[in-house]
Amino acid sequence: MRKKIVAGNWKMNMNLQDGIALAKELNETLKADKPNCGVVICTPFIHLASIAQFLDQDIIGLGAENCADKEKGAFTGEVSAEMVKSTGAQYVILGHSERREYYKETPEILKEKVLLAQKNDLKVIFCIGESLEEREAGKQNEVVKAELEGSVFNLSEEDFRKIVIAYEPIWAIGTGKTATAEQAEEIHAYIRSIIAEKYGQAVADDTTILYGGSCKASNAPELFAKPDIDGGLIGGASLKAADFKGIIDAW
Ligand code: 3PY
Repeated sequence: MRKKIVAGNWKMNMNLQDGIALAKELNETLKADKPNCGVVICTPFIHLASIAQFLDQDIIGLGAENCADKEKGAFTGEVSAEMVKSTGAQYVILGHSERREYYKETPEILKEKVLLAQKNDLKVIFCIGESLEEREAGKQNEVVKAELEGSVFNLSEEDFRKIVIAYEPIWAIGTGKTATAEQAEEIHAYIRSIIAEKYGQAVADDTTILYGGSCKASNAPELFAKPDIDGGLIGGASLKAADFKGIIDAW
């Protein structure tokens, strides 16, 4: 049975003190009331080492939101996969549409990042999703297929099995618009079918596919009730413990 996961993506929010306070609150809350799913928080780099000191990672996994596409060296301002791993983090988000759009991360760059993350034993949450224009042109399937083919379908079956996919329609990110549960299910089922074509049905059945894009406690139950939606990658609603817990409780 594939893993159900609710993962938070804090993005560029929370100074160090506020981030530590939020992680502590979540840690205490989920230790007292154990979740029915995997929970992960992905934070800015600066929080990782401090949070790793106290987070009960049997209950809450810790991850970064990005890592470099180079191993080490003269790349001012970059943080390598090895550095992320050395903080005690276990996960990394790669391919978020904000990184693709604002920082021009191409499929080739992302392919390198995935390889380096896996080389350093980080579990990759790999984001894919179409823009509003692409959806309106009916190209969403083509787009997500190309994103998978460009960066992760080169992996061996063993390595692909370690990847968590997050489908995030760009038009639903930070806009308050959510794909309907039916729209989300339709494309999740499609994603699973192309994974099955590439790696076989057993791998597809075991792959966790998260939905992201304005997912909150009010719409999570309907989304998570769909057979091919295995949880969420949560933006704004992961910044308050009560809101995040509301989504976790949807499982
Ligand atoms: C959102 O929910 O807005 C996200 O982008 C999650 O990654």
